[in-house]
Amino acid sequence: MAENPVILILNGPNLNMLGQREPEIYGSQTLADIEAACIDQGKKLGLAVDFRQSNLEGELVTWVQENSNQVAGLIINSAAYTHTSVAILDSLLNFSPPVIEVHLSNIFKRETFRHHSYISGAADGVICGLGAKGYLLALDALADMID
Ligand code: CA2
Repeated sequence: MAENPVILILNGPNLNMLGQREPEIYGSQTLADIEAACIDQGKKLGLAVDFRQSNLEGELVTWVQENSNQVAGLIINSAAYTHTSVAILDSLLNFSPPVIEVHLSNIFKRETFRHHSYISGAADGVICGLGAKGYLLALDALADMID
């Protein structure tokens, strides 16, 4: 039997702190809770989920590079690097499978510096402001895209 397509989910700096502070902005779920929910949703959709977090820009770039020919899709919450990283943008511009950018908070309702995303220039879709549910909606969208 063929193996399930893999969706890589990348999380950027400080998202390992989820659930420990600022629940009014980011919700009360931990990153481990979100990972478990994504794996569960993936099973329902026939997708395998590879869920990772890094505080290092270069590590995120390397993971994008290494997986362009290995996975069926990418979900990325690049956190603060969203607003600064041409390096992650460049890696995504050379990434073949579909990419969905996700943010827990509505970045357009927050400080002006969060309104611009370098990542959006390489994303097929963008979801923000829906909390952890955004990751699950991104999985739904990728399941349709790769069908
Ligand atoms: O809303 C999002 O998902 C963000 O990507 C989260 C980033 C922020 O820089 C972006 O503008 C929007 C910040 C992640 C930091 O997460 C923390 C969670 C709990 C406690 C401290 C930080």
